[in-house]
Amino acid sequence: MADGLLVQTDGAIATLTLDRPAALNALTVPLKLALLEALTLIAADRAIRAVILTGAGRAFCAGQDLAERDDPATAPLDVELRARYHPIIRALRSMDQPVIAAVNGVAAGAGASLAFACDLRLAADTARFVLAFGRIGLVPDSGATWFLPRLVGAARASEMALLGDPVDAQEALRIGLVTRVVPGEVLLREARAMAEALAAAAPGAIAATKHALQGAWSIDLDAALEEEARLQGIAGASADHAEGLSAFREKRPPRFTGE
Ligand code: LHQ
Repeated sequence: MADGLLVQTDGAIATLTLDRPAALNALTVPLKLALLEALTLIAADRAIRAVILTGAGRAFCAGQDLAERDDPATAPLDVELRARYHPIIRALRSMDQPVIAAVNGVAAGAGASLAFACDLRLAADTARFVLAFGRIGLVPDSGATWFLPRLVGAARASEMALLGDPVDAQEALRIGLVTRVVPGEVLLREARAMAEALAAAAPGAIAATKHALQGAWSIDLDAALEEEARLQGIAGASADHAEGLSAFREKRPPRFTGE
């Protein structure tokens, strides 16, 4: 695709593939615009219940396309971040569907941030995460300073961000940055199986769970208990909850409709 994004929909699962393999799927303006548009369309599409984000070739994403920055007409970094990176990060977080990062290779700079913003991360055994910002005299961005301490704790986050040493797949698994590591050739199959499990669950409950997990970072226990009760009140009144109970009693798989 000219913009470097491949969008595939199969049943209730959308797969977004960053597709500029010769540049390790580095992010250009057209690719960022296409990614935001795809996420926005998916967010509004109730037929899509889970999303996979991955990269073509040997990389997940090498972050900002540095060749593009050579053009003196490009926007200053802060402007570029606010205009094109932040909307993507916010879209990943705010969409009701869970997003799985299938990290097939190196994830560097803002490419790592993209993976951090997803709800779940699976990695190929060849994957590695590089907080490459420091090497080019920049600071972590696109949410990296916010996501990383929450995912791996302050100490690991500081080491990754300050030293910039690559974290390989096994280390990423050990520190909780990814939840599964599989051989590269089965990564997409594994991601797809996870997406299918998510797509088979009650969409309203999945969306509420995604947002409750995110929201819990910034509220105290009493507020979290209250939010859970509020969400459970809504879920408990849903047709999908009734269907789940019927399916349990009848010993059959539930057929959730999102109602
Ligand atoms: C690339 C890139 C790339 C273009 C590899 N761009 N071509 C946000 C707001 C606005 C602006 C500023 O930044 C940000 C946030 C950021 O993302 S800053 C961080 C930007 N990313 C980086 O600094 C990573 C740069 N790349 C690397 O350090 C290495 O390429 C990694 C560690 C990712 C992979 O290393 P290798 O596996 O050894 O591959 P390679 O370096 O040989 O790269 C292969 C090709 O991909 C090569 O092109 P060539 O024509 O020589 O085959 C690279 O030039 C190209 N490439 N990253 N970001």
